[in-house]
Amino acid sequence: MGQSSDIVLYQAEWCPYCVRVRSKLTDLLIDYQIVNVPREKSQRDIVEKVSGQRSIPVMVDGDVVLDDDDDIIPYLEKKYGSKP
Ligand SMILES: N[C@@H](CCC(=O)N[C@@H](CS)C(=O)NCC(=O)O)C(=O)O
Repeated sequence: MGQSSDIVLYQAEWCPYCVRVRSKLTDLLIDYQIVNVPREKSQRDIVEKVSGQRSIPVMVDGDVVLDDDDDIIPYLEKKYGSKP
């Protein structure tokens, strides 16, 4: 069974940065929710609403909102990575 979490990932299947984030979430056995967003940036109002910009991936974990895979992956490793 995976680690439960409040994480919501705003993403698209074709987005390579989203692939990196999904892969890390899977490696860490984290259960999370996905919101699939449109290909057109102009239609990503939900992304703008939660993060103030329209690129994906965006990951929300409670009060934490991150909009770059280079921030998301270290955050996941730190918070959910295996402890020694
Ligand atoms: N700095 C972001 C860049 C993410 C990014 O470029 N995402 C693309 C999809 S793969 C996107 O949403 N592009 C929207 C646009 O700028 O048109 C990251 O590394 O996570």
